[in-house]
Amino acid sequence: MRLDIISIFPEYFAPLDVSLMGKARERGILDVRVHQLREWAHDVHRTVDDTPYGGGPGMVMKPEVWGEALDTVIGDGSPRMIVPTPSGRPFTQELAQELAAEPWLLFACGRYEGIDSRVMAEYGARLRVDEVSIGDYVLAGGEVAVLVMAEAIGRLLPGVLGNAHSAVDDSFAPGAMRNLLEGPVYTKPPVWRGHEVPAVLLSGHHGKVARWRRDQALRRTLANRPELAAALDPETLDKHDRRLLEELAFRLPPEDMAH
Ligand code: 6GU
Repeated sequence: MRLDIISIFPEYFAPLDVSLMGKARERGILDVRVHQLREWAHDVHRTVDDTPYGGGPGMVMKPEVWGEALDTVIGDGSPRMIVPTPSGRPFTQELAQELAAEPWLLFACGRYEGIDSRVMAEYGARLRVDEVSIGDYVLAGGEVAVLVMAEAIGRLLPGVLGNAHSAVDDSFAPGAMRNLLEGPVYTKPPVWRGHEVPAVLLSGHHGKVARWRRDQALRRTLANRPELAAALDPETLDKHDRRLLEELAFRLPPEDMAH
């Protein structure tokens, strides 16, 4: 996968040289190219922003600079373009999977109040352009959001994770544990500062371990993400699940009358 990033702070992307993303680049799975937007500014101050039409606080990134930068980086190609912004569609595991299947992604990082909207209109007529938010909070710019998205996408690329199956039972991956958070994990020693590892995990009884893990996943989902619990499909719950949820006084949505 080729990944281009345009930003006025290319230094933000140093973490892409290390760990999992660094390995993916060494292995040739990922080709990351970071570009300084100011290279395409022509005035002595290399200005990239201006005051907003209609008034209001902050500054808006100028369309001409972005247009020249994007034309150069895109050339005759057609990357999928992502514009990080708190006003975008949510970045989810599903979107990460969709983007991991693309051969070429281009991230256009805005600072200040954002990029002049005509830039998205112009390139949206030629490329698939998505404005994307990583959550309901406001960052100072899109750079950190791009790091988040790049890592979520990068770990899904074939050959990036050591164990080929490491990504399959993630909390938000499709499958049996879909929409359940993962439960707690333990390693040696069996007692640490008086805290014991739950005995079932030492029992060697695979069926009991699986049941215990599922109970923990349900408890954690109810406690931390009640809206995910409310969206659980009753059809995916067995009688143990139902009994646990009842114990925890959790009201399941009514069964579909068609079944
Ligand atoms: Cl993608 N950008 C900024 N600036 N803030 C955000 C965000 C993105 N996602 C959540 N907050």
